[in-house]
Amino acid sequence: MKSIELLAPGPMMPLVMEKLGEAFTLHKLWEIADKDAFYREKGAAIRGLVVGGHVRIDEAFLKNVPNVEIISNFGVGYDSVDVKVAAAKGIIVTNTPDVLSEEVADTCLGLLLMTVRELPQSERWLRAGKWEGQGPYPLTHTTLRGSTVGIIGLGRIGKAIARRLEAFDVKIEYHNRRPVADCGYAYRASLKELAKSVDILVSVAPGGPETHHMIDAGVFEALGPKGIFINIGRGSAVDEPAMVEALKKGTIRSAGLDVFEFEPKVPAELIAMENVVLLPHVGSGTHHTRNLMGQLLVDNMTGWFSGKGPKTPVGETPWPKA
Ligand code: 8YV
Repeated sequence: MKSIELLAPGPMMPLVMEKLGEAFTLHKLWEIADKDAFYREKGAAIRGLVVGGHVRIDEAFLKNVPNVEIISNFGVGYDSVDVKVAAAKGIIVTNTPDVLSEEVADTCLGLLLMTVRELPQSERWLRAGKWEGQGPYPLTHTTLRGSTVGIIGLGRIGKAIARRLEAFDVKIEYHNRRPVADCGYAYRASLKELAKSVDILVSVAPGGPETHHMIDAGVFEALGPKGIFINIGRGSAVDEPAMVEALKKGTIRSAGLDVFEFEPKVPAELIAMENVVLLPHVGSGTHHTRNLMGQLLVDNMTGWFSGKGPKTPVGETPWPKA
């Protein structure tokens, strides 16, 4: 397969670079100074893209590489790829589902507990010498006891989160575009209905045009002044300025966020707030899980070019062929 040429627009983890570099001819776009000259000379020879969310893969990008057959995405979320344009061109898009669900769910529960019980704030209290100087950290007003958690997006990761929450003996409700079959949790037909009904709202919503800013001022209003918002999905699903306002004005009580709209940029106003817990998008960030994701990306690429077909094509992709 060495004669097959691939292009990585941005750096990927070593496992991916090494394995794809051994099997294929892999070009590293970020190391190429004259990109126009590269496209002129090599653009038409590129048959696969290896992407990880750094660069938007859209009509304009694909013009440079007109013979691409497959876009292999690192991550379950593939919102940086314009899947509609790819599908119209007959290009396969793959992602890395399942292998990260349990890890992301673990992180979500950690973030939720940190936020509800103010654990980072109480740790800061200790480190600042306040325990000895001023006394115990104040009791928290919020608790999981007797509370209801609403999940936006009861997919693979949402279900893994719900399974963990069951052990915490809380009530679970959810919102999806459609009710999930054979599911015992209460379904709320709209986001506002869900927000109104729960104490803690957890978003696992993916990015992309369909979810853009769907968690807006009205949803925060519905969640209310005792409400807690957790986001482990995509930042773009949230109207970030509206969320900042809601936190500032006490429209909601607090938030725990692993994702942001313009990563790695996090609004300075959020960083200055005491009633938020902020993580730098670490949901799947362990060697164990990232290696599984990397291997799945490699398997998708080699599967396609060896004629076996892609292992995990996304829903919008033209596969299997009709
Ligand atoms: C990764 C993710 O952090 O899978 C996703 O969609 O957001 C995370 O698992 C990300 O893909 C790393 O680039």
